[in-house]
Amino acid sequence: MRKLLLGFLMGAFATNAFADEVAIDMWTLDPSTHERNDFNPGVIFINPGDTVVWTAKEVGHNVELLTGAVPEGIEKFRSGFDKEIRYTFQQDGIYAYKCLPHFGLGMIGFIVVGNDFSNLNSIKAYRYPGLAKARAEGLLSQLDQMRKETNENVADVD
Ligand SMILES: [Cu+2]
Repeated sequence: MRKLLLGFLMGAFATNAFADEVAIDMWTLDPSTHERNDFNPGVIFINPGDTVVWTAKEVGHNVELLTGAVPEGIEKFRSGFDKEIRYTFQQDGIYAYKCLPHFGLGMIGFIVVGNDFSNLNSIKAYRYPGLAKARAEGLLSQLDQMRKETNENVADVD
């Protein structure tokens, strides 16, 4: 019996078996959400093997995986600034990442790979600084909601 994911969550959940590219924009002032220092979308669900492509819509932003808030064994990753950033996610789990200069201003995001929530407790226990605390709480409640919708949309097929 195979499990087939029928959910299509906010355009962000990859439903096919092939490696995909998923886009995230980096903004100083996001015109769609009116958030400052924003990754958009802030939460995505992807499959192992998918590549996330972050595009700097405005200058001064980068991507760095958050040590202590990624699956065990993941090596440090810190990108340069103001360019297209690419990272391929191979290992299942939840990854938190930040923009280095704007972390305390709330510039964080979360990526769930392979629908694996096994490190959710360490993600929730992380001490997010400054404005990142409230931003993280908002994004993690989005993540919980998407998780529920995903589980509701899992159906058995032959
Ligand atoms: Cu930034």
